Amino acid sequence: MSILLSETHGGILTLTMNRPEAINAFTTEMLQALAKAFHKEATAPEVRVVVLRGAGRGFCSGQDLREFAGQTISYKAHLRNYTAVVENIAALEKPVIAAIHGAAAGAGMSLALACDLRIASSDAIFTTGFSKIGLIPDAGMNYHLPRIVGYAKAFELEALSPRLSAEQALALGLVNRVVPAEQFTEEVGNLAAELAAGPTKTYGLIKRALRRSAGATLEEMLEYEALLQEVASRTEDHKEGVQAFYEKRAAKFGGK
Ligand code: T3D
Repeated sequence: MSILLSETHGGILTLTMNRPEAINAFTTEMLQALAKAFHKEATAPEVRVVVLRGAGRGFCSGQDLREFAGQTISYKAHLRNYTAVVENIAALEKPVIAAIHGAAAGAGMSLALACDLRIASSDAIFTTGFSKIGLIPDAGMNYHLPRIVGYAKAFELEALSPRLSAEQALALGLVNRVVPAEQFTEEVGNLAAELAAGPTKTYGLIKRALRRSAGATLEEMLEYEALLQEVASRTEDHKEGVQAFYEKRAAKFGGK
């Protein structure tokens, strides 16, 4: 059985991390498969949204703590495997949804934070985990977490590593929505379908703008927005959106 399952249906690419016996802990093989999937499969024109989920009882427990047991490894070299996944998600001009049930721990939580949207099952738990084993958070957590919760909360979550429930994660803005466990699959499908029927190129441009804003001044952003709006204004979806408005009907976006 493959370590990463992938399936495309109705414009939705679902990537399922598949090591349920270790709550989908990352091995080098899985990280490389993820980086490739976000670079190749996800960029196919028929894909309009990506859902990242875990098989079995959780989302992902972070780095497999058994992979390098007893070995001295170069963390700098190994972390390039994480960097590739995080960079490929950021560069993908389509929405990526992390669908989280059960545990999202360590770099599993980092990866969830690297996605554009997070939908959590009511049974989800979040823990940064790294400090419990004497490591600092990686895989982009130090970039994404303070931007979501602010420095003081990020420090608390990273240093003390509490286990947060789905509701606590929602209150902190770590997840976009929490749905009852029994409706989780259906609600993930609904959200993915809504995005898959949307103006895909616009979503990609929104993603570019928001990512750029993290390190830009207001003046730079105003200029960048104007540049991106030129691109958005030339899409078929913009024409269709305006036409639908005139005709008082729902727009039918083709993602072009
Ligand atoms: O090292 C580097 O390359 C640098 C990069 C580091 C990135 C990181 O992600 S560091 C952080 C690594 N992750 C952790 O420290 C989390 C460890 N796991 C846990 O804290 C807990 O397992 C969970 C909170 C995720 C879930 O708790 P619970 O009680 O629901 O499950 P469990 O019973 O602890 O785990 C179930 C099984 O999964 C168990 O296996 P067993 O005993 O049934 O054979 C457990 O050993 C295994 N498992 C869980 N996490 C990992 C793991 N196996 C390998 N690696 C794991 N990270």
